[in-house]
Amino acid sequence: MADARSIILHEYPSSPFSEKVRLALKLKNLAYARVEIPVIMPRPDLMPLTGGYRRTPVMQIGADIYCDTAIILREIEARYPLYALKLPGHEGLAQMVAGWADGRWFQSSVAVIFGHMGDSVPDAFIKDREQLSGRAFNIEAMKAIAPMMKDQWRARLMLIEERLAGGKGAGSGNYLIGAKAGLVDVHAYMNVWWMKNTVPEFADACLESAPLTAAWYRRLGDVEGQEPETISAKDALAVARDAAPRLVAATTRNEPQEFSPGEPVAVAPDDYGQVWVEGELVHADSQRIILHRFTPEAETIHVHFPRAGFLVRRA
Ligand SMILES: N[C@@H](CCC(=O)N[C@@H](CS)C(=O)NCC(=O)O)C(=O)O
Repeated sequence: MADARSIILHEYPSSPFSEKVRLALKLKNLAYARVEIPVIMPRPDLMPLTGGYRRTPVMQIGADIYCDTAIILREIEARYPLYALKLPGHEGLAQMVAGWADGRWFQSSVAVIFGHMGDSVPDAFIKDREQLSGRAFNIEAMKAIAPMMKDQWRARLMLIEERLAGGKGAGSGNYLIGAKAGLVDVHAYMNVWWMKNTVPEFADACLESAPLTAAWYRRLGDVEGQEPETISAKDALAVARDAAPRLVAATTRNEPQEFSPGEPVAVAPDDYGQVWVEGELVHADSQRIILHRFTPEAETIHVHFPRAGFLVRRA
């Protein structure tokens, strides 16, 4: 049974961003628990933990809540440095690659995948994603643009092929940087995994002319790791309620907006799902901000966000 030390991943199986974390946990062969959250809102037992942040996945360890894969992967690496994913050559670069994979490449996956699903996409899902993005989730437009987006998608995939074929040091070529899988691979894997699992005929047609990428994808897919234990959202909430957040130094340093510990602030993603999460600032540095929150359901918790891609304002 999961306890205050367990990694608890709030996710759903078809979520590509969750797959990044699942792959990282497998590579590290870490045990973890999972809560299967609904694909659409509401998520009543998760919101007391995140303070309203509504994107997937969310990681919980006791009363510490990690929103966004950037901070989730950073925390997993910090707590469990072996097997190392932040390998020489991956530092910094991994997040640059994430910007590429999560941005334009992800958007081309969305158009191809939902254009392919077409009329089978449920109305409730469309409504939910319209609320998430603040824009129309226009299946007809995606259907129309999907052929052109396939070109875009393949162009991006072929960059992986180019990397795998290029600049070889001793033992390299199996992974994007060198002979071991690391964070750069985890980020680059996501769109290939999503396409393979939704429009396999298109993914396979692309991979036919990308044999190194096909082998790289298989190698990562073959990593076994541990089967997670599934727990209920209520159990996860109880874990948070019964735990205390990890001790952290209440510090800020050289904050461009001159935030100080103890200030009430609000944090939101800068792209979509812009829900402002309010709390008292505990700690901030260039890559992480931690808010202290109290709710009756979860009691005292710390919510962690990355800085890049998240806006912070005084509340
Ligand atoms: N920058 C976020 C992006 C997460 C994201 O957009 N996830 C998708 C699912 S894979 C999402 O939140 N969809 C809406 C939802 O699940 O409510 C991260 O890296 O975690």
